[in-house]
Amino acid sequence: MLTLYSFGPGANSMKPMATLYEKGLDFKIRFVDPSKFEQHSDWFKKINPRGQVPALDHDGKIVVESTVICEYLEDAFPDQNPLRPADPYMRAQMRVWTKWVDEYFCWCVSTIGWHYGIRPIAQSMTDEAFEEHLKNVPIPEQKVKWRHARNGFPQELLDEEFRKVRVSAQRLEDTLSRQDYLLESGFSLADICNFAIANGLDRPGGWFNDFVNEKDTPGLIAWLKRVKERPAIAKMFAEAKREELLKDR
Ligand SMILES: N[C@@H](CCC(=O)N[C@@H](CS)C(=O)NCC(=O)O)C(=O)O
Repeated sequence: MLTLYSFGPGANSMKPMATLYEKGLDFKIRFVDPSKFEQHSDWFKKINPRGQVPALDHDGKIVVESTVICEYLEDAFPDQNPLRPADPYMRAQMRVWTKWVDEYFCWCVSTIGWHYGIRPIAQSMTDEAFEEHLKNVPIPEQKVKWRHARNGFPQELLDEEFRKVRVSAQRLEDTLSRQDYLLESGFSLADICNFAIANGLDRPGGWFNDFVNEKDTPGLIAWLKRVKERPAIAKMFAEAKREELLKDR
């Protein structure tokens, strides 16, 4: 039995969800409601003491860390639509991409998301409620992020993070202007893990339109569309809607 604890098909939560859909595995999604800070609740911290999604429960064994979960699913179900190339050299290239997302790309996009998306939530609380809430956040760096979201991220930091997203978009474009997927061998976890973070960078009128657009990054834009149109990914977006996930609880 596989249960995925998740915020839904976005960012790190999307990586294992897309992997489960692409592999065609039978699984359940347990929606963790960020609007209620369920990721910091005692029941969820028993599953992941770091108070973050995603987390996978496989027959009572808990696996955390989005990319690790994807690799775990490959190891546990190797014959079901493999998403890692068989060739060791190609597989190493795949891991260069997934490591880069986790160490670089994910962080700069996340800061901008917190600045625009979490700020209104952090600012809507009274001082007391905010301090009370922070006591439940287990990761020290996340507490700092919450304080930044409430008080405003320093402009220098935002400028630097925008610069890094621009570098990231260009890095993706360099490869995707030449080939359909990040590895020459075809679709893999490299695409899933990068797509989870890159999806939405091209949103019209969005934060990144200055440098993610048809003129500057046509390969990246075509790849986002190509991945979204894959049957398994289209099915994920159609099924894993917040309202539906809430109904299932
Ligand atoms: N390194 C972790 C990061 C997980 C992570 O950042 N999760 C976010 C959602 S994308 C989260 O739970 N944020 C809520 C919080 O930290 O309070 C992974 O890849 O799984």
